[in-house]
Amino acid sequence: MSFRWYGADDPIPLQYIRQIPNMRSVVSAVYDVRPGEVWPRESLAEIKRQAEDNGLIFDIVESVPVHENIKLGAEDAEALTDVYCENIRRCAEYGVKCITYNFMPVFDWTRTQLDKAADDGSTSLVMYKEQIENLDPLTEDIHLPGWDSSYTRDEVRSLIEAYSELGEDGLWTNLERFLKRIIPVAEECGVRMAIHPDDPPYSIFKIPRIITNEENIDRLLGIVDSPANSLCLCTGSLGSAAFNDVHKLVRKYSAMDRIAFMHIRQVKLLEDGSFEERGHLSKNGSLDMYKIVKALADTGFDGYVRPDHGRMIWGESGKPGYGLYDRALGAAYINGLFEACEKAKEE
Ligand code: DNO
Repeated sequence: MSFRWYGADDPIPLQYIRQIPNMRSVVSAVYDVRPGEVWPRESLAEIKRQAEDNGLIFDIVESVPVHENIKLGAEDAEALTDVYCENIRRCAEYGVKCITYNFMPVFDWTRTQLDKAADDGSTSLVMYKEQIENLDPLTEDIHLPGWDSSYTRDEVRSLIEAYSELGEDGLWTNLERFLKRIIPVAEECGVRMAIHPDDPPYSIFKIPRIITNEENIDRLLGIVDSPANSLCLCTGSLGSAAFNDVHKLVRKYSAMDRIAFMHIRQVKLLEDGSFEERGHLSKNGSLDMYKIVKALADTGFDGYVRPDHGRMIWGESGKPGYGLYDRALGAAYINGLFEACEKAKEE
């Protein structure tokens, strides 16, 4: 069980995280270095020290961002991939066993509203179709935690154009080239690379997205057939499209030992394809959490798990999706499901 922590800027102290039942690992990253640059060893050492001072282990990184020029296959893609490999080696030096990343062009996870109020007064993130159709990423500030916010508006404009030209086929070619370089390095240093699915799992702003469904995930895992080339299976991301049957995907890829990291969260799919993030409980959304955890338990999953996005409850304010209280409730619920599923196996 693990918990995402944004380092010194995170209003949630590690001491509180430690108090969540069954908490083991800190999920963090070096946030003050731009993509494409080498992470200073001192920064990694500092995260490790702080985690250990609080009785936790720093063995999961989320994320080492992939520079846009790698995804675009630009002239310096090879040199940037060398830097990426060096970052994998450095993380491993400090005890990291799992590195999360994504291959989403320009925008990471995307929502149209960050504080939609529910009847009980809690708020959560939502993605409403009619809003995204009218959303212009060049004029509105839609920045979310974990995003690279260093691009200027002009850069975003030309990136969008470049990706529209590249298309899905071009993006696959560049992902393939990248994986063939990084996976042998990860294997050598005992790290599992965990690619995060695209969130939502379809094209937005006319930019291609490819880590979206079973067929594409099969293709991705086939590029390098190694446990080092694995998934960060995010239930909420894959679950925000009706074509993904999430608990079946969990069962399949866990049985293949190709899930390094589970992001567990709930979404409620609406009829027009919009979705709302909800509390973790099965009955609150479209995903059956019991079936998801049972699929993991049945297949002997021993990778990492974290409660993903929570609602804002109990007057908390903070990074959208990343407050303490509801994620802690999520962890407690997931712990309960695991205990029940594991014990049922023994009976
Ligand atoms: C959102 C997160 C993502 C994730 C990256 C992984 O809440 O799940 O930002 O960290 O896509 O690279």
